[in-house]
Amino acid sequence: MTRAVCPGSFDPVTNGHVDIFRRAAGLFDELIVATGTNISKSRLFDPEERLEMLREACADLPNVTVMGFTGLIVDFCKQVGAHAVVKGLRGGNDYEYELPMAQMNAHLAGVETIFIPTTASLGYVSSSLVKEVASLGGDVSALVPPAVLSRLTTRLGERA
Ligand code: COD
Repeated sequence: MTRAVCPGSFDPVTNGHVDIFRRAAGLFDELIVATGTNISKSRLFDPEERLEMLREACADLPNVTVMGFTGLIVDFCKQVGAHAVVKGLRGGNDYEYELPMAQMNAHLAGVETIFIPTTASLGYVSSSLVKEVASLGGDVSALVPPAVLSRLTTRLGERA
């Protein structure tokens, strides 16, 4: 049984993330999508809301489980019996950001990181840009799962 963890803030999950989940799910017997907190980012949705959106977005992926985690990702991997972490790469900036984390996770616990290159048509999509565009009235319906679009509209309306 091969089991991997795909971690992220997913605030909110985008079609770019879901594309990575779908492709990673084809490489492992089981994929755990794990939402954690990036302490350097401010958040729009709380952990429970992010879990709900992820569960709806992954509903058609039978070997994908969605969980929350706190603390180190390597400790979570140990807890769930996963030996690999999967990350999506959009370009050089992602690589510069992800490489030291991959090396740290290998150093801390021997957890390997598998990088999956973004699908070209989704390479510009990020949670931050989606939030910015939506907050200024732009159409992000092609960039996020339906479960996210409705919550995004509601949340931004509450904050307006
Ligand atoms: N196409 C492909 N991949 C994408 C796209 C896209 N359009 N958009 C985003 N991605 C990838 C990102 O490159 C990233 O790999 C992943 O999706 C998640 O992205 P985000 O932005 O939701 O998540 P991050 O980067 O904020 O999440 C960071 C973590 C929470 C995973 C990280 O901070 C972490 O592991 N924290 C736990 C504490 C820990 O262990 N720290 C030490 C790490 S060495």
